[in-house]
Amino acid sequence: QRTLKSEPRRNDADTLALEIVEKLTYSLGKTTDAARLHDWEQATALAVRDRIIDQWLTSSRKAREEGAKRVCYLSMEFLIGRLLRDAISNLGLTEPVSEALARYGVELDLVELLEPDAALGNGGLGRLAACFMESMASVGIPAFGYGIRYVHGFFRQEIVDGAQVELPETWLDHGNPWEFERRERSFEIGFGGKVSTLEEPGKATRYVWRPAERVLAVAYDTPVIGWRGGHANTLRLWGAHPLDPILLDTFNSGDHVGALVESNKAEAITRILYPADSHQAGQELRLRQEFFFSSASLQDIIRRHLTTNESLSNLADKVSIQLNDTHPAVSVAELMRLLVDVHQMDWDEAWAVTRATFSYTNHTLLPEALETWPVQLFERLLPRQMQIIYAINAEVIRGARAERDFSGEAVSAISLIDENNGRRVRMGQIAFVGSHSVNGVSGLHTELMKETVFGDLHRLYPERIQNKTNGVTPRRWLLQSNPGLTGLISEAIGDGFRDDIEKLIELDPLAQDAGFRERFAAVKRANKERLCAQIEDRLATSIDPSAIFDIQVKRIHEYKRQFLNVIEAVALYEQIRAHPEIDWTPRVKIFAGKAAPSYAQAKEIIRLAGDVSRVINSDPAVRNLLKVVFIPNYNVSLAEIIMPAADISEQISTAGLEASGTGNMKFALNGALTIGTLDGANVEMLEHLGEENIFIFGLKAGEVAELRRNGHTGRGAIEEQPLLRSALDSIASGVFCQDEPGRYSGLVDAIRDRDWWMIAADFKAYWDTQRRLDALWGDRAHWDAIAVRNTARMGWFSSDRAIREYARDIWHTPPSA
Ligand code: 26Q
Repeated sequence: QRTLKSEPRRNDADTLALEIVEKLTYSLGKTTDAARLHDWEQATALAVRDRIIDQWLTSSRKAREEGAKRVCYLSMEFLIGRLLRDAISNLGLTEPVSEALARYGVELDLVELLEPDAALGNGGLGRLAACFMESMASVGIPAFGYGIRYVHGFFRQEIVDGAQVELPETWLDHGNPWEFERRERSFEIGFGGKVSTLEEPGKATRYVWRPAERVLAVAYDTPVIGWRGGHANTLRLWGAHPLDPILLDTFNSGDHVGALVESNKAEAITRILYPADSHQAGQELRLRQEFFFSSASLQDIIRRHLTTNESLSNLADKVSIQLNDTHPAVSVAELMRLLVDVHQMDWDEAWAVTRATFSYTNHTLLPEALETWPVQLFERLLPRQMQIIYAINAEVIRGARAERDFSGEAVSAISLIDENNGRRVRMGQIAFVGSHSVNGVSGLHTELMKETVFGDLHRLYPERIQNKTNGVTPRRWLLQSNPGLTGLISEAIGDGFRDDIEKLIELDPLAQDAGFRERFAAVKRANKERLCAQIEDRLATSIDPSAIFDIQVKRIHEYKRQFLNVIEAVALYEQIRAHPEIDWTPRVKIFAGKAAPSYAQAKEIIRLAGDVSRVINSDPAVRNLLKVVFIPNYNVSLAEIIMPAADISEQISTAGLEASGTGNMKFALNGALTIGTLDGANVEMLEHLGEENIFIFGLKAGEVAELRRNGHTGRGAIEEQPLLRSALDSIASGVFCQDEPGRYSGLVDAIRDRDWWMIAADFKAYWDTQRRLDALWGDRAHWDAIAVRNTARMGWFSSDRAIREYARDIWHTPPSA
């Protein structure tokens, strides 16, 4: 097999200019004179794409020929964002492409902005999957990402009269140059129907599932190119299509609309991403989505395996399937069905193969986010898989009783069926027992998994849980999003860090070099000015780039405590007004993030941030010493502008509740100082940065649990702290919402009467730490030295390191690049 271009392509500006114009002419039918910026964007993407394809075909052929073990990363979400800049940068084409376009008066930066932001995910979990895909390609691990090709990704957020409004997102409207539809790569997916048995003398009973409905899963492939173009993998997303586009009999009988009903129902499966990241949707369509992409991916994996292997007995030697949370956990039952019912493997062998193949990553311990499904619904939609789950359960429970003396409560704790809440299937338990490895995403989170949600399963299988602390790709989150800092680092320590990000440590001594610190600060200043321009553009608010930029961007959730941050803003506002004689440090508090559409409290917090911002920003008594802004529609592209522009990164979740966090890593890598709790990966950031270089405050996870057990409320703390009391009184009495004074009384009552998220309990420590940061800002040499050390010491938090650990400890695949 040969690719068309057997000679390496030339990567100079002349060649690229020629190729881009060729695409403009022959793929888009435009002359250079008539081309709009959009046409240049398409043409550039197509020209760059050809180079990716060269490497993609080579990588795929190599993996096939070598029979290499492959990683299959199953995830409901891939929050990939824009791909053009990533591709150009990883191929080393930034210079020549810019120059090629400049010859036609076109700016690459503007071209890049036209690409839609692919938001096929909610937040951290989906972005982690995207960083992992990029790292697997960069480290040279043959891998497939498997997921869903949502027609509508995560909603677009607008703020109308202060409130979040959700608008449909339409990333595919103008086509997608990165994807290849593979009509020939399609599989039938069944739902509902009946299971019948076939008895043959002398043989085990065979089970045959006859689904009542069938839809077609069609593959759409996107190449993922690694650093320096050394290796490319495939992101394979499934789209749902009807088996029969129209029901001809129905159509011919005159029911033209009825003829399309089936087809619409099929396509509905991959139409929309569920926009909730912290509680269960509980809807049938969601379960259909989960099974649809799980079954399609497994059928594809089995098909590929059987093209080069005689049986499925050695499946686990050739593939590792990583379950990104429980969303694909039904795969455990579906693989058993495919092995036993379809490929006639005996049950015990199938179970051994299944466990050896799967591994599972947990991303949350929040009880309301643990996935369970009513047995009735499961049985109706997936009758054979339900039987298999019962059979697995019986075996697990038998083993627990026999080998570990489990009884009574311990047995119901590990059961795959929750009998206490109207019989529900527990997806976490299924993923756990069906895997040889179960991992948490930070050291603290992994320990809490062992103690809480998976305590009993951990006693039963004490070797199974391990930690894999998250990471972020330094290509997107430093090299591409912060070219100013990247250039400065190159001047200082050379280019080695581009290939091995842990070389950033060579910057560490430069924290003591005044000249370097000043240049570092100048880069930060320029990045802040770029963000100012965005804010001016989007919000018509002007902010001062010499103030501290104190930023909290992430999904809006009570446990992430944006409310605590807003209360601190209000308290600071009141202090500035009360004490005009004090030399306050100018600060801009920046928020962005989306609330799940059905999450009322989260939406109230957005509203409050907006109300507070309006009052503070227009109060002349504040003299611009404090500004509050909420930037709408936070997404990956906005994050790429925000991360490099922060002075302070807010990572203030109630301890024990944020599994890891990854925004914390992006900020610190770009030289922001973290104010945070001992939660998730903040704990390990403290270890790597040293305690002088991170600003930790507040209760620890154990203390939170203890206070909760003892029926803590916020009353005591509020009484003791006049600043907090006054801020809460103002918020509750309508100072920020005079049109509807009672708007926030519920939010404030919840702190007084319960304080479940420890906002009152942590307020004083938070306030004091913020004032320490204010004081430090006055000592710029010291501040900048800490900022430099943050960049220097964050290399470990690369997703390359994380992926190498997964490869070594879970997948047993050697990196090849
Ligand atoms: C489940 C059932 C039904 C509908 C939706 C869901 C659902 C969807 C998305 C549940 C959870 C999510 C997303 C969770 C998530 O993003 N968790 C974050 O994962 C990051 C990567 O490990 C961590 O850094 C964050 O701490 C964690 O909150």
